[in-house]
Amino acid sequence: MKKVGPTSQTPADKDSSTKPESRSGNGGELHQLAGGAHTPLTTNEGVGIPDNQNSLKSSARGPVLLEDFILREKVTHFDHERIPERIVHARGTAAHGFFELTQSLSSFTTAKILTELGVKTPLFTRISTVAGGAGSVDTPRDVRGFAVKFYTKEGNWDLVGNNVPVFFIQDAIKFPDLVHAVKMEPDRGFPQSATAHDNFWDFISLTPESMHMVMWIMSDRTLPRSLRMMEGFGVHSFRLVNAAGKSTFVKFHWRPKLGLQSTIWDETVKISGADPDYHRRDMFDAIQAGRFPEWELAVQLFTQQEADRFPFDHLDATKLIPEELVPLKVVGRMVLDRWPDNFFAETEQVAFCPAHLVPGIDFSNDPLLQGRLFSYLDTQLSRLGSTNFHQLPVNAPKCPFGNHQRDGHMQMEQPSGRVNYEPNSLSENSPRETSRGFRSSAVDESGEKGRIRPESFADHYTQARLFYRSQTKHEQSHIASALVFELSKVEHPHIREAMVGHLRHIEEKLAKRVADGLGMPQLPKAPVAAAEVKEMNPSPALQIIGKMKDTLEGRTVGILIAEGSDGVAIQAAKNAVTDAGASVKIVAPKLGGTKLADGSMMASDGQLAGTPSVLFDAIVVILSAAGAEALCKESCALDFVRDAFGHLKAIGRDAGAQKLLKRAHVEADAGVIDIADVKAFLSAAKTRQWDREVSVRTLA
Ligand code: HDD
Repeated sequence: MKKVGPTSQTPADKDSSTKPESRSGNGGELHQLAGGAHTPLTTNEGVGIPDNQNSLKSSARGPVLLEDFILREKVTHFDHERIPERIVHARGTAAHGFFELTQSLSSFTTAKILTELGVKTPLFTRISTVAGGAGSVDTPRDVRGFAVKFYTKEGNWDLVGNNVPVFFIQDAIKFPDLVHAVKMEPDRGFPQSATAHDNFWDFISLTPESMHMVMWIMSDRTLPRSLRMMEGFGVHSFRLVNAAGKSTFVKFHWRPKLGLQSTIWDETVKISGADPDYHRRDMFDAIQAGRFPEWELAVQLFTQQEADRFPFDHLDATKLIPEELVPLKVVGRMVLDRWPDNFFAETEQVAFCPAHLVPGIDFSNDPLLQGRLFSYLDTQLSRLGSTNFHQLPVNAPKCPFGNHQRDGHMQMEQPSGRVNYEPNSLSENSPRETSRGFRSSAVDESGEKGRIRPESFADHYTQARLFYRSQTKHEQSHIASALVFELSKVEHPHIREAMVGHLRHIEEKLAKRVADGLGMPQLPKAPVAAAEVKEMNPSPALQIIGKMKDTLEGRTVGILIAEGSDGVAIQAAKNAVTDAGASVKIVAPKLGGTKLADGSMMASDGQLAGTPSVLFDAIVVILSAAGAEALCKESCALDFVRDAFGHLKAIGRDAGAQKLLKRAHVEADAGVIDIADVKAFLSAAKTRQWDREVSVRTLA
C-alpha cells in the first residue's frame, strides 16, 4: 500500500522518531501554524501523540483496532465532557471581579469584608435564568439568579440571590413542586424556559403565597435589557453579628451603576431569535471593552424591635421591606473586570451555597433559607460528583484552609504526615480549632415542635397590591398584558379563572383588565383570603421606569445606512452618540463595504438581515433617495424601523430616510427626530417613548 505524507493541521514536532509510518491523506491544504517549537500533544499519561488525524487500522481500508488506546482515551473523555446541568439556573453568565467596601459596618459585624475600608476582595459572580436548560436562550420571561462568591480573608461568603427581592414560596419543602411545575411538562417535554403553560399556573393558582412574586415576574423586571442593568437581592433576612455578640438583621441589595432598564415583551421575543446569547454577549463585550459592569452593595439594617413593628413578617421570603420603611445604606461596590478563561472550569463548575458564610454574618430563621442551606451542598455532589468540589480553583478559598477531611473521589490534595485527626499530640502543625472561627449568634428559641406555618405568614395579597399600585401606568399595563399572554396559553379554563380570582384581592381593576383580555364573560369569584388585605403606602422604588438613569452609557445605537448615504452625517451621529457614552453599530445591506455619497467605502458591523433593531436601544437611519428606494423593497429594512418604532425607541433620521419610514408606517412623533438636531435625539434615546405605546399595540 502506498504511504501518504503527514496531513495534520499542526505540524508534528521536529523529533522525527515520533513520525507515523503510515497515514492516509485528508487534504493537504489545511492552514499550518508557522514552524517552531510546539507544545507536544500527549495522552493523559504523557505519551506523545504523533498522529491526531487517523485512528489505528489493521490496514489502510481495514477495521479500527481495539488496541488504539489513543483513540479510546480521547473519545472516552469526550463522551464524559458534559456534567449534569443545574436543575435550576442552568443557563448562566459569570465574571471575576472585586468588592470594595466604602462604608464600614464595624459597629454591626466583625466580618472583615464589611469592616475593612478600601480592601478589594476578589469575587466571582454568576447571573442566570432559572427555568431553561444550559443551552436555552438568554431572554425568556424569567427571574434572574444573582450569585456572588466573595473570596474573603476569612473564608468564602456566597450571597446567592435573585434579581427579584421576594420568592414564590415560604417553605423550602415546596421548592421541588414549584420547579417541577415551571419546567417542561414531563409527558411532552415542553415548553422550554417559559412559565406560559398549564402546570405552572395550576401550581401557582393553588399557592396563594406566590401572588406577590407573580406581580414581579409579570412585570418587565423579568425582561432585563442587560445583566448590567438589573438589581440583585439577597432576598432573605440575614444577621450581622458584632464583637459583643449583638446581632442586627440585614437585607442585601445590589444596585446597578447603569440604572435599571428592561425590554418590552414583543422585543424580548424577537431578541431571542436574533441573538440567543444577547445577555452573555453584552457582558462579554462590555468587559472586553473595559466598560466594567458595576453595582453598589446596599444594606437595610433593622433590629428585632423594629421588625416586631413591621406590618408583615420579615422571615417570610414572599415579603420585602420597602425602602421607604427601612432606607438603603450603600456600603460598597462590586466591579466585574475579568471574563473567565474557561467557561466550563469556572462558570459551569462554580458551586454556590447559601450556607457559605463568614464570621460576623449569620442566618435568620426564614424557613426557605433554612431549607436552602441543605440543598446546595447536596446538589453539588451529584453535579460535580465528589465531596472535593471545593478544591476546584473557582471554588477554593483564597485564604489558607485545611482540616482532616480526607480522600474521596478526585482528591487533588496530597496531605503528608501521620496525623489525620483532631485532637492529636503527634503533630504541632496540624489544623486545630480557632478562636476566630464562625460562631452562630446566640438566639433564644422556644416553642412547640411541629410542621407549622406561622399566622404571621398568612397575608398573601397586601404586598402584591403594594407592588402593583407602586408601578407607573405603563408598567401596570405591561403586567396586565403579561398576565393575559401567559394565561391565554393555559388550556384549562378553571386555572385561568382561579388566577383571575386571586387578582381580585390584589386589585379589582387589574382582575377586570385581565378577564377582559382573556374574553371572560364575567369575573370569577375570589378565593377566601387567609388574612385581611391591608393597604400600604406605594413604594416608587419598586418601579423600573422611576429607576432608569438619564444616561446613554452602556447602551447601543444602530445606524442604518445604504449605498449613497451621507458619510458626514453618519460620522456626526456616530461621534455624538459615542461622546454620550454609548456604542455605535453600523448596519448595512452588505457587511464588507457600502459606497457612500462621496464615493468612499464604509464597512459595517452588522448585515441588515441578521442585525435587527431589537439589538439596539435607539436607531438612526441615514439614507440617500436611491438607498431608501432600494430598502423599501427589503422586509428586514421595513422591520428595522417598524420594530424600533413599536418598541418605543428614539429614531433619528435624515431627509432621505423619510421614504423608508413612511413605507413602514412609522408616524412622526416626539421620538422620531431629524438627526440634524442630535441633542434632541440623544435625550430621546436615553428613555423609551412610553406615550407612543397606545398607538402601536392594544394593552390589557
Ligand atoms: Fe436556589 C441554584 C437563588 C431558593 C435549590 N438558586 C440557585 C442559583 C441561584 C439561586 C442564583 C444559581 C447559583 C449558580 O449560579 O450556580 N434559590 C435562589 C434564591 C432562592 C432560592 C434567591 C430563594 C430566595 N433554591 C431555593 C430553594 C431550594 C433551592 C428553596 C431548595 C430547597 N438552587 C437550588 C439548587 C441549585 C440552586 C437545586 C441548583 C444548582 C445549584 O443549586 O448549585 O440546589
